[in-house]
Amino acid sequence: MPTKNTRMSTTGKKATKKTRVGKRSARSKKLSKSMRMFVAVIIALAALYYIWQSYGDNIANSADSTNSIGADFPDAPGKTEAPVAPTPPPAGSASLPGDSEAGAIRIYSFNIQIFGASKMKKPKVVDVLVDIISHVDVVAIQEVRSTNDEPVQQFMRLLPVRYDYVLGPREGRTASKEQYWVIYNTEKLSVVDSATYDDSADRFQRSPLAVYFQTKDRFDFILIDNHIQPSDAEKEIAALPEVIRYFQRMWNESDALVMGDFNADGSYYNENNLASVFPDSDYQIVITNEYDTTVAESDNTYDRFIITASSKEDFTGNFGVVYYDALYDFSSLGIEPKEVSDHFPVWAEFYIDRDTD
Ligand SMILES: [Ca+2]
Ligand SMILES: [Ca+2]
Ligand SMILES: [Ca+2]
Repeated sequence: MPTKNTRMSTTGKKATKKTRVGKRSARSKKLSKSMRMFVAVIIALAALYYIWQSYGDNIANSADSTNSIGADFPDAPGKTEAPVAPTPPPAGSASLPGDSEAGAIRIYSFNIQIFGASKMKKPKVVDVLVDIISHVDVVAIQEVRSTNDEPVQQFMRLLPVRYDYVLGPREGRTASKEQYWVIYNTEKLSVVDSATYDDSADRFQRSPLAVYFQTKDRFDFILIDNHIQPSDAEKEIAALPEVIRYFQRMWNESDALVMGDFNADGSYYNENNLASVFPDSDYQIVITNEYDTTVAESDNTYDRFIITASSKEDFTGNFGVVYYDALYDFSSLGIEPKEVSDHFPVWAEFYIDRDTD
């Protein structure tokens, strides 16, 4: 956290002033009276100017504070706990998780719940989303629901220019379609290729989207974004290892990071089965069963981040859940955390210089 203690202590000497006392003539008295009048007028003008200036500053400050809702992101490993206390929005930019470790990137997954024109019409919700995403190196988003790309393009225009994105096709068996949306920092990574899983057997409600990334250093990897259908979680999750192998073959790359809203908990899925689909010998489940990824009171690990064995050398061991309900002062924003989403983002961090495959 940036220290705000910029106030300097003023110690030391008081300037000593000596007044010369002497005789004054009538003329000099008269002069000094008009001098005093002149000084008084100057002081009054200066006071007026000062009041006017500080009024202007206040206006400017209040305008600033509505724009900068910058949360103080955790720059230490996130782990289970939310940051200790809700912090009031600082004036400048928050500490960037992506910059906390030199030579590393942080990758997030976020179900932003029905993203489209209606969400874009809630400016405070958009402010929070823009602030969260302005801190990431990569974010795999689920649940873009819009018949056109305008909300996505509108949102991208609000992000710093360093961000670009990959938007998947509209997926879904019914009229309700969803798109996967992967936003990334072009100063840290580039897209080699991207593709949707060829789901000719119709295993998935929304066929996973993969993006093959190259960082500025050695680390290259496949990101696989998915939103598992709750009612079909058992079957869809069981099919994910085949999806991983499909993309590994496609790009001859073994590092695969699989993330998204797996709906892998609660009434949809027995979370204890996940370890048999993704055994320790071949995978590491980064977001394990004890993490709560839902904004609601319920305690469920719907959102997951799983990596292949070859990516373990690249994983820094830092990961977490972004409990944004504690990062922003929602009452002063006049919105509720659940208006942002019903999910919290999950993330994991990777070295960019250790990759051997
Ligand atoms: Ca690699
Ligand atoms: Ca919860
Ligand atoms: Ca690797």
